[in-house]
Amino acid sequence: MSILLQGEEIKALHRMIGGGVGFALLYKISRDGCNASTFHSKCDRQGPTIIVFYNTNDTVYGGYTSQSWFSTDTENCFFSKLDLMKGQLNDSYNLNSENITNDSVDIKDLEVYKCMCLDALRKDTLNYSPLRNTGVEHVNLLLIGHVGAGKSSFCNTVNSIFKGSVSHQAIAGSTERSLTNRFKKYQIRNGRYGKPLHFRLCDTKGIEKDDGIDPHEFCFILDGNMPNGHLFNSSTQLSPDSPGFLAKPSTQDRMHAVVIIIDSTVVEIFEHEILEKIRILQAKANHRGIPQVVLLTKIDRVSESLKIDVSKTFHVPKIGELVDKAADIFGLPRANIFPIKNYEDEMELREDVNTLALLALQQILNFADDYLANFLEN
Ligand SMILES: Nc1nc2c(ncn2[C@@H]2O[C@H](COP(=O)(O)OP(=O)(O)OP(=O)(O)O)[C@@H](O)[C@H]2O)c(=O)[nH]1
Ligand SMILES: [Mg+2]
Repeated sequence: MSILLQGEEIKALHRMIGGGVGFALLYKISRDGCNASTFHSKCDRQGPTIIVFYNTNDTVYGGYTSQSWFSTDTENCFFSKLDLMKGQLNDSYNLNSENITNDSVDIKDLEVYKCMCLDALRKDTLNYSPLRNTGVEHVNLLLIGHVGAGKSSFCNTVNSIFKGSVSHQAIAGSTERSLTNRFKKYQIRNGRYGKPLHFRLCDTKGIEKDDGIDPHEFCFILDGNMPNGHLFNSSTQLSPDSPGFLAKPSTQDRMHAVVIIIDSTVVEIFEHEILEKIRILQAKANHRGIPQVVLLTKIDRVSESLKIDVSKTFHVPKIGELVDKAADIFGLPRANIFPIKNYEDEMELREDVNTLALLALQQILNFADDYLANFLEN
């Protein structure tokens, strides 16, 4: 069965949901198989989605949800209510209104699409505030990764989106050794003089075979001991005696999510020594229950079709392969891997670039809130 959302259908959905929306196919029974675990591995935490049913009377119908899917209760989740092996919808979902289903609840196929609406993503990010009663006013998102991965560029990309013009606040560029040599917390403002948003992007030095962030120093970052602006220096590492060392960090000072930034063009040939170093840092974050995501940058260099427009990212099979590979090597679910493109040499903002970056950022903020929720409980 062909993919539904083309031409007229897309226009119809735009009319219903609002303009500026892109759709990316996340899950399709006839392509991915019919089981709840596959459904959740592909659809959980993806933000707003559309679900589309095809019935045996050649009728197409569906629904929209602004909430993310979650698989906390597989027994009672929506998918398990669909007895799809027999092609029947469970009556409890009351979808058998003749008007909608054309008198058939027998399903031939089902598709789930991620909705990518720039205005809504921008608004949600502006309105974001961390979970209440945690004493945290803004969450700290720690960016780590190999040299030249695009850590500083991601800070610039997010800054650009909210500043309203391309920003180069963080120094980015291609060098053999890490260009960033300080720990720097970037505050993002709504407009040049607007209020700061409720998250900080914490840029770090690139990981190299013989240099980068030492695991001991990394723990100081995670626990909030490292002062903003600290100069990374392999010969004199941060210690409790160092100037500015925060001896009694609060929940506000800690890191609330770790973002591993990887150049997507090197995922398939990722250097073993660097991977091992990142895995050691991941173990430190795991130990503290800090969530991790991977941002795959430079997708514009992966596929010819993404060079000038990245809005079709989720339709490019190569990107799917790289997401699988990254999930495998960093031991994370697919839902934690986000392909993006940073601003590089552009002079103007682009909707496609902003949308991908904000989709990723939204989910990272969700993960940070999950961490805070666990922190509260413990
Ligand atoms: N084409 C393209 N280039 C990118 C992208 N992201 C980053 N770059 C370029 O890659 C180079 C390295 O980017 P940086 O942001 O400096 O990388 P980094 O991870 O901060 O590197 P270090 O600070 O040196 O560890 C720069 O020339 C960027 O312009 C992207 O998505 N697409
Ligand atoms: Mg940098």
